[in-house]
Amino acid sequence: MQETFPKNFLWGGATAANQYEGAYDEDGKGLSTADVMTNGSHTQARKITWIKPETGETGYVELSFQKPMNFPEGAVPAVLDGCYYPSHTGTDFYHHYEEDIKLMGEMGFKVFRLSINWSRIFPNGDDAEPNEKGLKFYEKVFKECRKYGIEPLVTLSHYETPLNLAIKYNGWTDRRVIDFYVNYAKTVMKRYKGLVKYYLTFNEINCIYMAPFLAAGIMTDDEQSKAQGAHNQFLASALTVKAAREIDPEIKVGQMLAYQPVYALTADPADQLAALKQMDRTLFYSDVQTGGRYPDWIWKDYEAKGIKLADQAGDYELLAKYPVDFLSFSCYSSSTTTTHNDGESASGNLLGGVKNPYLKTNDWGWAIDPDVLRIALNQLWDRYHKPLWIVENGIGVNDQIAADGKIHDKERISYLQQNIASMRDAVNLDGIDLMGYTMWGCIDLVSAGTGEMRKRYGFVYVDRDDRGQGSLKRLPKDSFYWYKKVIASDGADLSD
Ligand code: BGP
Repeated sequence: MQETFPKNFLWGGATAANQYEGAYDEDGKGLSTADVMTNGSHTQARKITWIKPETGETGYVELSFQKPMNFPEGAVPAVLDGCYYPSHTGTDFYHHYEEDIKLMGEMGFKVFRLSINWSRIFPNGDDAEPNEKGLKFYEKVFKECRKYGIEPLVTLSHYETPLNLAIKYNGWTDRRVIDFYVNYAKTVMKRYKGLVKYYLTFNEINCIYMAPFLAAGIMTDDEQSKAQGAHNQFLASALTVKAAREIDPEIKVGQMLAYQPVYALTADPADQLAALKQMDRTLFYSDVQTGGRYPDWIWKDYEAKGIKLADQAGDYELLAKYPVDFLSFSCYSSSTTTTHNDGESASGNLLGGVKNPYLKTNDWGWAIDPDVLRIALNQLWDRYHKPLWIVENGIGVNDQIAADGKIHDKERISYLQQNIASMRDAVNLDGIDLMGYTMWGCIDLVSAGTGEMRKRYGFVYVDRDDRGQGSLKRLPKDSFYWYKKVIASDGADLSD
């Protein structure tokens, strides 16, 4: 058996505008929800700053994936003097895109995942006309990709909603936001016809449940708002699939799910059930967006919580008629759960859980699981039988420049060796239809969870620190040359 990947396998890297692009107020861009988030650290939460326009009082709420985040009465998220907001500069892709895409070309990328910043195209989200300068920027980027034979994979909404939509409409809780989004999606798909073939509608759509402001510009963190916000995003996704078919049948639209397989800590059936129910909570979002229907358990859950969806005639038919073409997901790690009180708690991407005694962690507490991709791919394939795409995987490391002026990122290479071998087995031994792999943060960028620069993922180092200092100069790490070899051998050669 040939142990490599199919010839058309899409190798590449992934980024997001709010973490990478910078130029937050250039060329007509409006503010997004990401632009009012300060930096934090592994132990200190990021802050979303606000002002009360009536009194001038200022303050903040802490970004949290575990506890509800609510803004005080009359508070409006805002940029405040004296605060540092990492999205404002990111790692300045806006002014380095030619250099960065050239580096991607050198590594042999077949695909580059990036997001379009909605507020660069529609600065307030509800504008009548798009911002031409914003449209032009991405056109230049996509043409640059094509120069190197790189296929763009575009996320339409990656953790940034135009701030005006959050303030005026309470984000995705309002059905009118569906029309604004679909208008934005149509504008983009028409403009980039022939340049962009792959779109993702919402980054990590299930994150709306853990962090509704981050994922959906929702300022009221309660069960009703989150359920309604998700329903509206599902409808927007279905309408985007419908529009894509009309605009260009070549376009493929995918879902993007944050996926972390959940393991039970013990063989106690109660632990097994807890793991199953936790997975159901995540898979609810793909049951609807990929599978086309609400699962039965969610109606019981909504009833028990007193949630009433403001649904309309035809909603469920639309969801059934226009599911996505493929299911993409992020997967960094697994998590572990137990009903017993003796598990040591763990930190992680979105789900905390307890520490898995079999696995080591990185400096931010994320478990390093050599089998996670094969397990995730099998679970998702068995449930949906739709093409899959790993659009985020990687490891955050505080890389240092060595005495020889280079970056010897052994830890990253070793993590990727295990993970790529694991997905290779899923393709070769389990027969899973996997479209591609885009390593997260291929050029160093700001961390979404902590807002730090020191939590680096890239094959290319960017000179910038947590206080916003640095030349922004690019420097390929050892993993840059390693990944180039992996791509050239179609995943057959993973050696150092
Ligand atoms: C995912 C997000 C990304 C990215 C990644 C790594 O949840 O889609 O935007 O940042 O996680 O997380 P972090 O940056 O917190 O290390």
